[in-house]
Amino acid sequence: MIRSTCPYCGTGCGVLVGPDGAVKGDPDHPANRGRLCSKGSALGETVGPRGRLLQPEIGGQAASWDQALDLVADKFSMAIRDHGPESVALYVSGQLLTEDYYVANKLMKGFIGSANIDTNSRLCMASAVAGHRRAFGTDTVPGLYEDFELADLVLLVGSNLAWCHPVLFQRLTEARARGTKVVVIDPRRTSTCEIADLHLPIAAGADAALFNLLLAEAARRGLKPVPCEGLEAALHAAEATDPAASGLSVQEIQALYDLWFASEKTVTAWSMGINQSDSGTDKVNAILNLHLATGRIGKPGMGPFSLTGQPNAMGGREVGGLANMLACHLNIEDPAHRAAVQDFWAAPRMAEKPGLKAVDMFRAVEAGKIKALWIICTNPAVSMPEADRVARAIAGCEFVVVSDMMAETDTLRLAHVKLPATGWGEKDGTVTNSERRISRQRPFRAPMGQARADWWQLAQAARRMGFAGFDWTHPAQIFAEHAALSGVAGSLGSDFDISDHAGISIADYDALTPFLWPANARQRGGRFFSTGQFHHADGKARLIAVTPRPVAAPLILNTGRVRDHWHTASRTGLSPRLSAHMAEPYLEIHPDDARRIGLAADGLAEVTGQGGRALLRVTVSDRVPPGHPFAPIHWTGETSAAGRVSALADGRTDRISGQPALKAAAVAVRPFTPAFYAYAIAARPFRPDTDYWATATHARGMTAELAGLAEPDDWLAFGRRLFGLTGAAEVQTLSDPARARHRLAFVEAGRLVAALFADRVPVAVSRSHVAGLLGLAPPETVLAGQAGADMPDPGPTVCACFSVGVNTIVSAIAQGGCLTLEALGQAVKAGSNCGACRPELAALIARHEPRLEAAE
Ligand SMILES: Nc1nc2c(c(=O)[nH]1)N[C@H]1C(S)=C(S)[C@@H](COP(=O)(O)OP(=O)(O)OC[C@H]3O[C@@H](n4cnc5c(=O)[nH]c(N)nc54)[C@H](O)[C@@H]3O)O[C@H]1N2
Ligand SMILES: Nc1nc2c(c(=O)[nH]1)N[C@H]1C(S)=C(S)[C@@H](COP(=O)(O)OP(=O)(O)OC[C@H]3O[C@@H](n4cnc5c(=O)[nH]c(N)nc54)[C@H](O)[C@@H]3O)O[C@H]1N2
Ligand code: SF4
Ligand SMILES: [Mo]
Repeated sequence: MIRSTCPYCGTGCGVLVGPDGAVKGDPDHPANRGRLCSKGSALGETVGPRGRLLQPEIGGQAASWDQALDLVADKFSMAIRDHGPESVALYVSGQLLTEDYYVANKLMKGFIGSANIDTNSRLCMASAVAGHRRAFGTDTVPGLYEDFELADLVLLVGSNLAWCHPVLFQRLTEARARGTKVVVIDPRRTSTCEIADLHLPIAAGADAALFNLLLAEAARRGLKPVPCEGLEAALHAAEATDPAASGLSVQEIQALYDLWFASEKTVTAWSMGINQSDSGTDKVNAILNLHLATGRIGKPGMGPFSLTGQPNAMGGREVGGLANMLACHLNIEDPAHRAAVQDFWAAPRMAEKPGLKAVDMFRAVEAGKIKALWIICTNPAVSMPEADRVARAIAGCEFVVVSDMMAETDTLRLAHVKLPATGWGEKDGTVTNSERRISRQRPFRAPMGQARADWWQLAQAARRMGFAGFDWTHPAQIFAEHAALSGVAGSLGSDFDISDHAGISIADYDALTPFLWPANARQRGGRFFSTGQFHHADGKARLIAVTPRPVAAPLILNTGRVRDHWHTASRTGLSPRLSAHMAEPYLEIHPDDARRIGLAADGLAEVTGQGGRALLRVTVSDRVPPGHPFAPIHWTGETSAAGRVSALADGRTDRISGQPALKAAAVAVRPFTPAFYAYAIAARPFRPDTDYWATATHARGMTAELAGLAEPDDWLAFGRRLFGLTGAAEVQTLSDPARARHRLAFVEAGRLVAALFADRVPVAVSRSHVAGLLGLAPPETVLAGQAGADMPDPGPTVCACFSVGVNTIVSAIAQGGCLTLEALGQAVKAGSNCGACRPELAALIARHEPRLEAAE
C-alpha cells in the first residue's frame, strides 16, 4: 500500500493505493480518517494512458526533451536580452506540488528578475489572501478542521461544501447530528442546504451588507474585540448599511442574529461566492471584522475559515506563487525581505516590484508585451474570464509553452511547445490543505511515456538559461531548501516557518507523515492568534471599513461546480461513473425568467455576455432566484460546441486582490431554436460539428447531445459521417419525416456500434437504457429508445460509486418503502460508500416518500 493524497479539492484527503491501483481512504489521515468522496473514489478510473500527452512536441511534431528544453531556454533568454525580464511570464497553478511551485517562483523572481509569475489561484484565493493580509498583516488561516466539529454554529458563505469539499461536509454533517447548527448563505438552494438549519438566499454579491448588519448588531449587544485598530470606522460603515441591501427579509436576518448571538463558538467558512467578486477583498474583511470584533478567533470552535479550492492552493501561497508575494509569506515590497531571499538563493537579479496579475498578464500578452509565455498545469483558454479574448491573446503570442499531462486541452492547442507532465500517481512531492496540513503525494508507478515532473522541466530550463541553483535530483532536496528558507522568513517574523524540516533527508521525506504548519522551535501546529498577537508592526489586528457594493443587472450569471467534475474535466471526464451524474452544460434558471424569456424546459438557451456566447441546456428550477441563473464551469471546446461559460464573464477585477468577478456576469439570455435535436451514442470516440453539441464518456463508449439550425437532407449520410462509419455497418432506421423524427442504429458483427435519435423537439429517449446497449446484440426495440418491461431503466446516475440511477432510487423509496438513507443504502447500495450523493438522496426521499393525501 502506498500512502498519498487526493489530487482534487483542498480538503486534502489521504488515500491508500493498492498494488492493483485501487484507491481507498487512508484511515490514519487526519483530514478524512478513511473517508473519500465520489471523485476520490474514482481516481483509479482516471489514471490510465488514455488521453495522455506522452512526449514533447515542437510545432506539432514530436521532439526530444533536449530539443524542446533548449528551445524554451533560448526563446526565454532572447526575449529577456532583447526586451527585458518583464517581457516573459509564467502562468501556473494551485494544482502544482509545492516543490514545482517553489522552483517556478525561484526562477522567475530570483533569476529572471521579474515577478511576472501568476497563478490560477488569482481566480480563486486572491481576495482571501488580500483580506487576511489587511486584517492580520499576513496571509494566515487561523483555524483547523476540528473547529467545524467543536463549533456550536457554522456559517457557510458562498460555499457549496456538499459538492466541493464533500469529506469536510461529511464531518460537518456528523457534527450537526451532535447539535452543531448550520447556516448556508447562498443565492441558490444547493445540496449543502440539505443540512442547513437556516438557508439565507442572499442577493447577488450582498454578503458585505449582511456581515455589516451582524457587526452593527454585535456592537449594540456588546463587543469583545481583540487588540485592533480601525474598529470605529468599521462600525461606522456597518451602521450605515441598509438591511434591504442584503435582499433578505427582516425575519431571515433576525433568525441569523438569534443563532449568532446564542452561540459564541462560531466558524464562518467561505469560498468562491465571496472571493470571486470585484469587491471580494472587502467581503472577506467584512467577515474578518465580525470575528475580530467579537473575539471569535484563534480559539477552539471559533474563527473565520477560508476554504481553499485546489489541492495545493495553500502551498502556492506558501512559496509565494502570486505575482505580488515573495517566498514563505515574505513581502515583495519590503527591501529587507527581498535582500534575505536574494541572499539565500544567491540570486543574480531579484524582482523589485510585484508582477502582473492574471487578467493584466493576459492583457499584456494581447498587447504583444509578453514575448514568451509558459503555462503550467492550468487551462486559461477555458477558465479565465473573457476566455475567448484570452484564447486569442495566447494564439497571438510569439512563443507559448504549455506543460500538461493530457494531450488535448483548449490551451494546449495554442502552444508552440507542448511538454508532457507527470500526473497524479507518478508525481512525488507535497501539498498543503485548507487547514495548513502538509501531506505527501507519493508515486505508485513510473511516469507514463516521456512525461517528466514539472519541477524538473523548470529546473532544466533554468540550467539551460545559465542559472546556478537548480541542480536538484530529488524533490526532497527542493523541500529541504524551501523549509530552510522558511526558517529565514521566520526570523523576519513570517508566520510560515517549517524550519523543523530544513535540510530533511530523502529517507525522512519519504517517511514524512501529515503535519500542520507552523513547524519550528517556537510553534508546532495549533491555531494562530490565540494570544491576540497579530502580524502588523504594532501587533494589532486591523478592522476595515466596508461599504457594500451590490451587483446590479437584469440578469446576473452565477457560475460554479457540480459534484462529480473537476474544472475543465480533463481527468474526471475520463471516468464514466463521474460523467454520468451531469452529462451536459446547462443553465439553471428560475421559472419566472424562463417564462418571460420564452425558454422551453429541456430546450436550449443562447447566453451572451460581454466577452462571448454560450449555448446551454435549459433547466427550469426554483432552486435559483429570479434574475440570477447558474451555469457549471466544466465544459470546454473539447467537450462542447459552446459550453465555455467563462467566455461570458468580463474582466472586472477586485482593485486590491486583482481577482475577477467570476460569480457575477451581466448576461442576456434568449431561446436557441434549432431545426432538430438529437442524441447520439457510439462505441468509438467521435467529434460532432453541429451548431450545438456536448459529449460525455460512457462505460460502453461515448454519448453526445446535438442540435442544429438546419436539418440534414440525408440522415443516414449524416449519421455515417458523424460516427465515421463506412457502408459496412448494417443500419436499422425508423423515420417519421412529418415530425422530423429519425432514428438510426448501426450494427457491426451483430453488435450495436452507434445510434442516433433525432427529433424536432428535445429527444425523449432513455439515455441510460440506449447507451447501455452499446457493444451488445441490440434488442428489436432498440429504436424505441425505452426499456421494455423486462429491462428496468435505471435513469440518470445519482450515486456515482455504485452507478445507481434515479429511477432505481425513486422506486426503492416509493414502492420499496426506503425512507431513510440507511434503508436506501441497504436496498440499492446508493449512498453507502463515499456519501457525496447523500444530500441528493435525502432530497429524493423528501420528494417521493409515499404520503397519505390530506383530506380537503
Ligand atoms: N466537485 C468539485 N469540487 C471542487 C472543484 C471542482 O471543480 N469540482 N474545484 C475546487 C476549487 S478550485 C474550488 S475554488 C472550490 C470552490 O468551491 P465553492 O466555492 O464551494 O464552489 P462554487 O460552486 O464555485 O461556488 C460556491 C457557491 O457560491 C455561490 N454564490 C454565487 N454568488 C454568490 C454571492 O454573491 N454570495 C454568496 N454568499 N454566494 C454566492 C454559488 O451559488 C455557489 O453555490 O471547489 C473545489 N472543489
Ligand atoms: N466562470 C468561472 N470561471 C472560473 C471559476 C468559476 O467559478 N467560474 N473558477 C476559477 C477557479 S476557482 C479555478 S481554481 C480555475 C480552475 O481552472 P484551471 O486551472 O484552468 O482548470 P483545470 O481543469 O484544473 O486545469 C488544470 C490543467 O492541468 C492539467 N494537469 C493536471 N495535473 C497536472 C500536473 O501535475 N502537471 C501539469 N503540468 N498539468 C497537470 C490538467 O490536465 C488540466 O489541463 O477556474 C477558474 N475559472
Ligand atoms: S473531499 Fe473528495 S475531492 Fe476532496 S480531497 Fe477528499 S476525496 Fe479528494
Ligand atoms: Mo479554485
